[in-house]
Amino acid sequence: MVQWTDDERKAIASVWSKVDVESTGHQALVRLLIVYPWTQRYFSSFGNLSSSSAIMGNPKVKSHGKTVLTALGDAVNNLDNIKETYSKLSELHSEKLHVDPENFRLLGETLIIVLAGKLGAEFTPAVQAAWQKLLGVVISALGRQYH
Ligand code: HNI
Repeated sequence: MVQWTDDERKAIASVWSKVDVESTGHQALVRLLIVYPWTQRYFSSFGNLSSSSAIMGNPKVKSHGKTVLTALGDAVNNLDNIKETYSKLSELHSEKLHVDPENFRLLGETLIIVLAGKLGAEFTPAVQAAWQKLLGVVISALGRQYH
């Protein structure tokens, strides 16, 4: 099982208390879709994703970003139980959505960039390391039901 130091727990909680799930989720998902355009294939039901401005203005992208970040909050609030917390979501992404798990890593990267931009100097290397660790555990938990 993953062990968390008190400093890591504090770093994760303190960042999370400042995160606005709507705008952070939106920005991270927009970046994913623009920087890694092949990820758009999973969102064909979302309508117009044909340009950066279409992606930014797409209301489904906005609401889905919030959904994803809200689900990330379940990991933040269950640090000692992330695998079980995500077992249904992992099954969904694997068996129903057929999302290549490599994309979880890409979204983790865009999220770190968005957090760094929003928090500035508060996002110290130690805080960032705690978040990278959290996202690593999240990515592995979401990838667990793939076989
Ligand atoms: Ni993901 C649906 C959480 C990464 C593609 N995703 C969801 C839902 C949650 C969720 C919650 C809604 C489930 C439901 O309806 O019951 N997704 C997460 C989390 C991460 C993640 C926590 C990573 C941190 N998802 C990704 C990635 C992709 C992705 C990287 C593709 C590139 N997800 C989807 C798609 C859906 C989805 C597609 C269905 C969307 C819809 O509304 O049709």
